Amino acid sequence: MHNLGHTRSTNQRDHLLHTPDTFIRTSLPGMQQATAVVHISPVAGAAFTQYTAELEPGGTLGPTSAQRFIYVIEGVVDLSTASSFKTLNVGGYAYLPAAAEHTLIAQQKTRLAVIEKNYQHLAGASAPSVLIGQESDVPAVALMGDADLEVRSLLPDAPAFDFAVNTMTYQPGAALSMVEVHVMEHGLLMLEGGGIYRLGDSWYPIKAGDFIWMAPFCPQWFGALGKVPAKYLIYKDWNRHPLG
Ligand code: UGY
Ligand code: MN
Repeated sequence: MHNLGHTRSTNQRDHLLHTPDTFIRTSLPGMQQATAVVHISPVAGAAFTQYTAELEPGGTLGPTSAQRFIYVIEGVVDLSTASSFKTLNVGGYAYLPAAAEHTLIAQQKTRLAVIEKNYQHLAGASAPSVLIGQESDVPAVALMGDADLEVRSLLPDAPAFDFAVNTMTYQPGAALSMVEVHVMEHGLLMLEGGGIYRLGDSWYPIKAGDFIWMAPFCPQWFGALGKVPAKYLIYKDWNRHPLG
């Protein structure tokens, strides 16, 4: 359905909204029985890459020399690293440091959120090692004391990590208490529910399946609407000086 050329997707200088009707599937080097929807990458101005990998049973990702973070949106995947073998279900996630040998094999049709970023060393801190977790094991923290807005930090807030990935869950009607303007950039995947996102000088209706990139200093605000909680997975660069 061509919808007469209409879409909610938009690409602005300081933000991008990528909605499923505009997704183009592509194969990245080394992928087998899998495709990628690349949502954002350095060619569009970001310092990281984020894609959704759609794997058939037996499907796998190719290698990367960057750090890789994966979060299971749907399905089941087996992750083998040099020192571990783990099966990850929905809400399972893994941090794989730069150049860490690993294989990921889908047991069934699986969708993964994948974030890749070149590691920025910090003097005095040794690079992080492999970390595997499950979102439901991560304690929820009320953002600025608002019990209707829960944040789960999937990675430790340790100086060795140069990025953070959190989930944020808003009860219907909950909203960020302020318009944020900050040096960090964001990659955001809407997992459940929806609402209104302010990005720059525009307000957008947003729902599950959408992706948003926010450039550094992009004014941002979200309010959840509807009868079910709104939940998103959000990346930000973290723990590094703006001068690099
Ligand atoms: O962590 C954050 O900056 C987060 N509160 N931003 C956002 O939800 N747009
Ligand atoms: Mn923010």
